[in-house]
Amino acid sequence: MKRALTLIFLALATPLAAHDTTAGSLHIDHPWIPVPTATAKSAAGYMVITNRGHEADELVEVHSAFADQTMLHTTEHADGVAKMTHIMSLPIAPGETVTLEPDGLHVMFMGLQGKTAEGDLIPATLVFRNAGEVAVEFAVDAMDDHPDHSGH
Ligand SMILES: [Cu+2]
Repeated sequence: MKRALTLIFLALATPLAAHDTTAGSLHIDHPWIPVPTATAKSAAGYMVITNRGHEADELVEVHSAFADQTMLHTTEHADGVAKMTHIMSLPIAPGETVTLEPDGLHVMFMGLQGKTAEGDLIPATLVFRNAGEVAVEFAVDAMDDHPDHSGH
């Protein structure tokens, strides 16, 4: 009996469990949010979206009780300054993989509600033009658990 309990504990203790969702021809891999600081009013969300189908789709909206408002942002660099630009939708061409990652494309959560901690799962709904509404969970991960691409 004690052995069984130990195994259950180990399963629950895996902090960076991969999680993914398939909706029609779209595959959404590991939505995540870096742990926000205690006073943060906004947070960025990341994931990898692959279109395995033959028709273009686009991410048009994200809903979550986690924030008052969400937007899709790109990050552009000019004169050494990172600037975030609001985009109305994020196209995903057939066969294409779009990566939302630190210093790049992201979902901006603005007006955070409540507290979050590492290991939390934040429910959200992604709205695609063709695939429709897709329920996902953003894992709250330590930034250190993810490879840093900012040097590229
Ligand atoms: Cu942003």
